[in-house]
Amino acid sequence: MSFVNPGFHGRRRDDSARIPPGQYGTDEFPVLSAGPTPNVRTESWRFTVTTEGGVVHEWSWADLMALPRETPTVDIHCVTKWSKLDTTWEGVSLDTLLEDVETAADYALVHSYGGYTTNLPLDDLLDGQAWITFGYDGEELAPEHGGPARLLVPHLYFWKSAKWVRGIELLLQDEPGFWETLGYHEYGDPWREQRYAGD
Ligand SMILES: Nc1nc2c(c(=O)[nH]1)N[C@H]1C(S)=C(S)[C@@H](COP(=O)(O)O)O[C@H]1N2
Ligand SMILES: [Mo]
Repeated sequence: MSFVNPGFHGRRRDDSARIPPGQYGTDEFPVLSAGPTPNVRTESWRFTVTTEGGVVHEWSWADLMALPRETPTVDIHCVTKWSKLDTTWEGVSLDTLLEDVETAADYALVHSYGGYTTNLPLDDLLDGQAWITFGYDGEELAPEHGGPARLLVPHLYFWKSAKWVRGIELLLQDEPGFWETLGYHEYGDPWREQRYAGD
């Protein structure tokens, strides 16, 4: 006779299988910013997508709020080795924002208020993989975590999830962002432990 609770053990096994190599799980939500938290007011907030041909698509905060929302629950992985499972967000899918954008670009350079940048292939922003988020854990996204709005790309290391997002530049050729210029991996897949250039 066994008193083992299969649900409990199944869940624990599951959780460790969800932590990528070299990472540890945490219930904390550390703040990692390369500079001070910019004061971004929703009244003046704009989000732009600029194509390789220089066409600018622009959304105000009201425009963003009028779009269909999603509430993804995802695991996030920081290159400083913490992973946080089942984080809950509210935001607008990049599929929605890029729907009417005509482009032949393969790359995206994401820009933030405050000057931070990060690059990734355009494909990694599509097909339900990325959101512009403004809610976290049922609340407004806090300024230190990127409020009023940040990019969320959970399948890549969390430095790709630009806080205080301001726009996306679509490019025919890849351009490194802030951390990528400083030696971090150009792609950053946590499951392949792509922390630094050459990994
Ligand atoms: N604008 C901006 N976005 C940023 C950063 C930053 O310094 N500035 N840091 C990145 C890094 S390295 C990580 S791990 C996450 C941290 O997000 P958090 O502070 O909400 O945990 O934001 C990423 N996005
Ligand atoms: Mo990070």
